[in-house]
Amino acid sequence: MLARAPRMLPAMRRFSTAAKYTLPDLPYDVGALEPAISAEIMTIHHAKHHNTYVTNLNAALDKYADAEAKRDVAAMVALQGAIKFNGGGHVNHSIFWTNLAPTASGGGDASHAPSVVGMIEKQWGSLDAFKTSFNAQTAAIQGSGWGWLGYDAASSSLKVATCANQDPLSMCGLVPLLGIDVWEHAYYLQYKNVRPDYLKAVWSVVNWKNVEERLAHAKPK
Ligand code: MN3
Repeated sequence: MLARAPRMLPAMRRFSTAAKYTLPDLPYDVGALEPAISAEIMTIHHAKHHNTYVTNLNAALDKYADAEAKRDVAAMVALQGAIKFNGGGHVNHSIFWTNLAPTASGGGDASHAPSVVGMIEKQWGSLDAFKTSFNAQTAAIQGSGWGWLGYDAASSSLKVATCANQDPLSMCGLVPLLGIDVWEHAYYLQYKNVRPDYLKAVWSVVNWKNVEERLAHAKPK
């Protein structure tokens, strides 16, 4: 016979008592990615858009905790869309900010990612061929979404993937190494409708050191 689990106070079962998700600071000044990404875009993108995902994620998790405490599965299921959208938004943007770095701090310099570039050259032939392929697939996303370079543990290889809306790359079974946000809020104030120009420019501020670190963590030890 199984021992009965100690009865927990209702408050202890609530997610709402867990630490709230918070907006991470940008690891550089809002203007530091210019001219690739303007200070105005970075300010609004971080302080407004990302912050809203965090606020709405916490609100959805509070409601989920209430529904769970009431054992209201229908309400729990109904909240999953909000958790997916806002949770994905928080996850994706938290990665995105660290995937970028000012040129003066090594942004755009792929020599900081020897393992990643080695795999890219093996799979795509060259870094330029990879960028061309990544940009073509990411530019073609219909509506809002993200382009990703991910690590596929099953095949020990890299994959380019695109995700709609704020779906996190974990939904594709890949570990995110580099994500590029192609929601219009990420580029429209500067690049208007020309998404391909934004995608060309963004490589000048890619933080390859961060991409390399993510690959090191993703690979089996
Ligand atoms: Mn965004």
